[in-house]
Amino acid sequence: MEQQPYTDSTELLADRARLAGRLADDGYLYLRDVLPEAEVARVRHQVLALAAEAGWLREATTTGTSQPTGVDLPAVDVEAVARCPGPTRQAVQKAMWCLRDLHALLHSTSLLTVLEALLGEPVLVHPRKVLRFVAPERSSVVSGWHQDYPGVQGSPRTLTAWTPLAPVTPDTGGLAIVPRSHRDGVLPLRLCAGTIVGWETDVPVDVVHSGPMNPGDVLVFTAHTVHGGSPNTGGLRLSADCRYQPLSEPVCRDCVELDDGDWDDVYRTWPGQGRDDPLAHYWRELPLDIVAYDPRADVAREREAIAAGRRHDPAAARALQVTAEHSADPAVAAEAAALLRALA
Ligand SMILES: O=C(O)CCC(=O)C(=O)O
Repeated sequence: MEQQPYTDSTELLADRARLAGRLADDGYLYLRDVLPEAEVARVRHQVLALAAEAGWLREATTTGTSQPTGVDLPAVDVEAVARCPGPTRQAVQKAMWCLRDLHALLHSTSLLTVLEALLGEPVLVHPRKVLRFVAPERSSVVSGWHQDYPGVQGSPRTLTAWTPLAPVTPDTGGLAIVPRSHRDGVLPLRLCAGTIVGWETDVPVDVVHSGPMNPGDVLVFTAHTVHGGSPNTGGLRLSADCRYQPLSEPVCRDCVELDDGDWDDVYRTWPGQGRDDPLAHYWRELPLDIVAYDPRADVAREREAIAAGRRHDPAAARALQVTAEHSADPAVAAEAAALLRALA
């Protein structure tokens, strides 16, 4: 697999047609200095404060790592994160994700201007943003090569923006993109025990675009572009991502509603409890065509994982674990758990 640097499309920002043309050709855009650095830094400091409060960071004075760009990033206490009980870890990550400034950052005018230019019409910013606090300990489990569309559904014209909140270095790894991989629609998957979901896109990956990124830089890519998080063998990787789609096209309910609580619980953590905040429930005022999540592909994958488990295929281990934890069918979940135990 050949690693090449991202193609820098920053100079095309002034030329909407060429920018859209580059996205249509390559399936992604690497754009420098799109988000205001001070706003990115504010979110980073708030996330780090929550991490420090949870005891996840080493003393900055003794172990802080000075990044090439001059951002001082404390080192993660990998053992402390690993020792943290699951529910506490989830609560800390949820507190990070709730930060109002994180949500606001992903609505920045400078970013929305780019996305509106690319989509050529008013944009719906998906309410469900993603914050990724990736400690080096998780390097063995990566997101794996995947496309966003099967999970996001709704409009096939949806775009993802991925942005680092701290510098991405060769050690922390960033987001790797398979250029021009977006042209054949939804691609088949294969079982892969080393990825978060247990599957990855089943295509030969000969050339990958990746590289360092600075806070403020953004990668924009299509819902069909194959991409994946790179292994993190260095320090903390902090990033945020969000999906944007034409306002006039269908949006999947799961991109709007929360499955682990209620938006009011999120807003209660915002200044003034989010009352009169234009970012609270902003989509409720919009004329959205909200559609249900189509679970058929998930069900087919669960069936495949079970069949592979019955053949004692070790590649099915993670997919069986995911099926055991998340299948809507209790009998399928129980069989997946039993097959997983037999594989161990
Ligand atoms: O940041 C990562 O590790 C993966 C991100 C990703 O896959 C995405 O934004 O769709």
